[in-house]
Amino acid sequence: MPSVTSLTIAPAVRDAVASGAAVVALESAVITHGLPKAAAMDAVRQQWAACMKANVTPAVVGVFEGQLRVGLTIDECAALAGRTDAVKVSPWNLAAGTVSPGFGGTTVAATMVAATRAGIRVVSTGGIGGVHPGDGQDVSSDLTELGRQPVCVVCAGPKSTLDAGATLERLETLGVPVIGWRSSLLAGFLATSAGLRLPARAETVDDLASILSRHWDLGGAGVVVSQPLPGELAIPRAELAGDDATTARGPDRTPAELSRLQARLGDRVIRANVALLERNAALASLVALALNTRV
Ligand code: PSU
Ligand code: MN
Repeated sequence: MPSVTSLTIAPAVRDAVASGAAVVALESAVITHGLPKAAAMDAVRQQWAACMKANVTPAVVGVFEGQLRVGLTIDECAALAGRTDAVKVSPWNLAAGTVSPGFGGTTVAATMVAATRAGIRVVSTGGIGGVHPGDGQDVSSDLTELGRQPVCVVCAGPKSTLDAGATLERLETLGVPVIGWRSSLLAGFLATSAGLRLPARAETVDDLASILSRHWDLGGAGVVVSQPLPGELAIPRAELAGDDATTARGPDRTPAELSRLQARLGDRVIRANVALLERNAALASLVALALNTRV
């Protein structure tokens, strides 16, 4: 069991992994930088409940009291949500972020790094990072880590403010399978679809688990499972396509774009975002269970 001081695994998570029980890692940048505090905590509770309902151990990853932690409690998530000094932690500042300020929300990329070290194969999130529109130079490290960590990331596609086509191209370059959950089209985060055809789809979690096992058997790394938000919960793509351009750059850009979307389209954005987080945690739980029955 990894127990290096750079990573602290909660006993419940460590025991679950050691006994071969199913565990799903949840990211926390959405708590610190993606949603307003109340909505973030609704999202945490709903994702948590979705895992528990499936008999799966949720493992929220985050930087807390100077440690990279796998398995924060709900109260610790609330403390993180309340800290205005919490940093957005990606692989480039993961080591430094634990030193100062010692509190941070981990992006999908940093969550994948921690999951791999903790022996967890499934991560759940909302929308993954990707290629921002423009000169194509601002690319989320979520994509880099998908190319490196042998972890399945269940998401609702790339965030709607991104260049979905360029993001899919990059995933192809990196050799990252993108599997549509009961859909042939890439999910569009708050919208049902990003309008792009995927190389693979799966109808059952058993199908998903067998693709994952094969991919890892062949030496592959990350896999994206793309779950579309159903029409009744989604926001039409045309509405999302409004001008959410921001002058924020670097790590501030994604949080700024999300808050502009929330400001322009109101509570519907929050509701859709929380709903897709919950649905992704539920699907991720089924994937984790299905993976475990094959080993
Ligand atoms: N999806 C959401 N809200 C978020 C994010 C994703 O619904 O806040 C976060 C994730 O943590 C993702 C990060 O990893 O945004 C991507 O940021 P960047 O583009 O700077 O890599
Ligand atoms: Mn960036």
